[in-house]
Amino acid sequence: MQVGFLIEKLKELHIHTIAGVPDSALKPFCNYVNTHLDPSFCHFVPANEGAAVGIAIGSYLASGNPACIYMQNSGLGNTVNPITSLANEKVYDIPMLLLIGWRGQPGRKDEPQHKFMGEITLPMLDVLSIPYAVISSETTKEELEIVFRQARKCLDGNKQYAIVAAPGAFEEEEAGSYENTYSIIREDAIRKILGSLGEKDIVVSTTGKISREVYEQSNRIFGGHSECFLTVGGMGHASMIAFGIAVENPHKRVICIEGDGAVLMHMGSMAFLGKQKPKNMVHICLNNEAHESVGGMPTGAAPDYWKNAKDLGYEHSEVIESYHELDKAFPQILNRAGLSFVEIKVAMDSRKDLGRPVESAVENKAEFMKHIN
Ligand SMILES: Cc1ncc(C[n+]2csc(CCOP(=O)(O)OP(=O)(O)O)c2C)c(N)n1
Repeated sequence: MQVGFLIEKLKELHIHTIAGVPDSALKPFCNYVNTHLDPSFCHFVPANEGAAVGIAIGSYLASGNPACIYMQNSGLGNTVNPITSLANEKVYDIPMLLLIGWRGQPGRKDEPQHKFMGEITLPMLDVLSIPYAVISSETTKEELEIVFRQARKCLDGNKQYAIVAAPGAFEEEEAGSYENTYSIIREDAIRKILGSLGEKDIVVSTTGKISREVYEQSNRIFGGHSECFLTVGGMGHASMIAFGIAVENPHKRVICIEGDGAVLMHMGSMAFLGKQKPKNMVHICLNNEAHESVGGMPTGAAPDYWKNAKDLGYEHSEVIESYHELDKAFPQILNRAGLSFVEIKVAMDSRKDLGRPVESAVENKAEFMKHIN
């Protein structure tokens, strides 16, 4: 389907608010709404998919019109609470259109973190009482017309409706230019951090390309990656995983490496850490102001993460913007006591030939647990 066609259909459905978290299966849609969306629409990239449901509810309450929320199917998990406890017909009965990128579709090869969610995406919609249609590159225009007729019927009846898009369902759209003004390449920062690790140090890295870069750089530097836990799914939860490890291992240092999109997704964790003050934890945010791993859509907020960390109670906090500062700061940062936060401003860049873990997730878990124990 051409994204322009979908946008016309959204207008017919009286939708003028679009909110979501980007996904690689929805890349053409994300590129379109970010670069040439008709100004009659409002578009937001909130912190997480549950927040997008919040926007849809508020927008409907104020305008009487449904909103469209978009997400990767892993984000469906984040929407379950506001959908079940607010939007469902047994509560406020609020219509909205969900556009869901289907990773891990059965029969299609995908990464381990998408497998189970891929299998339960449609059953989950059934459980949520949300009617849906699956679209793919094979879906014809006539079939799409039927899909939007069904959508209209549901939305008019105050029901939610989901369009589940298999990768390739949308025709390619011009990517526009996703860039920022920062010079440090994210993978260089990761190389510097890993190169500064002590023997007993533990790394917990976030969802997306950061974990893939951590994996590759660790293999290059140490000939293995047993010190790293790759948070391949559960975006936004790496810092709490790191915290759980840090509490159990007070004599080891735990370095959590996240992207700004992941930090934002569950930013309350920073407030929690600021109060708990694990002495052996360093929290690093590689900030490119975007969701680079899934195409480059800018995040919907641009705080000074390092200043927030300070306000929230982290004992040390700083920002790094140049290679000179990066070289000066590491490995010293890793050698001080007390909860630290480091924001590193990074460019919108990654290698085209970046690999993925070759071992299974369970194998990597076993290696990691052997390393820390
Ligand atoms: C709950 C959830 N929503 C969306 C995704 C899709 N996703 C994977 S990586 C990523 C972007 C991560 O952005 P950021 O943390 O800023 O790191 P960057 O890729 O920019 O380095 C997104 C949105 C996901 N895996 N899980």
